[in-house]
Amino acid sequence: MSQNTVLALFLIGAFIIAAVFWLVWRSSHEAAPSSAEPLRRWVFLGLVVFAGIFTALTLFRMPYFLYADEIPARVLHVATRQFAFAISERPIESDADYAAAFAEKVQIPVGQVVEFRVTSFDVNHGFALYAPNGRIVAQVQAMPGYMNRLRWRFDEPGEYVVQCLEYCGLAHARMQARFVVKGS
Ligand SMILES: [Cu+2]
Repeated sequence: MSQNTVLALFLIGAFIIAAVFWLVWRSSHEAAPSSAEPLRRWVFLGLVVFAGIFTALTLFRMPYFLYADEIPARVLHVATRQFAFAISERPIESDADYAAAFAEKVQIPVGQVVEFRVTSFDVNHGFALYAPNGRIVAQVQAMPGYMNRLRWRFDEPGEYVVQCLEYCGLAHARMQARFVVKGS
């Protein structure tokens, strides 16, 4: 965010706060107790304007696709099916691919950008990556008929756990996979 944007945001925020203080001060100095309706309207309008400007300035900066300008060091294909993940270095397009991928143990290099290409063979699932310390580091949706890309750079070696984050049926909570991130 540029310095000018920050200044503009600050001035807008300061103006809204000053306006609210002034309205409160004015209403508290009125002789007869008046209804709070006009103040409420102003506060509401102020919030709408503030939220609108804030959304316009920040929405497009959300990290929907990280490392977009980098060429990933490795591409991993992910297919989900109730209630498991298959992860492979080769595309997973058929049941046979899925079965082969399911037995595969992928290794991911530490400190390099890798790309996951994630799809689902049945319903919507989540593909959430948990670091060895249990902290979630990245996630993307696994959707039937779509291939969603997730790029991530693993800075910490160790065993990562993949967990479904989208309720997908009775065994959803047990839907897990594991892979190892190794230093070179
Ligand atoms: Cu699930």
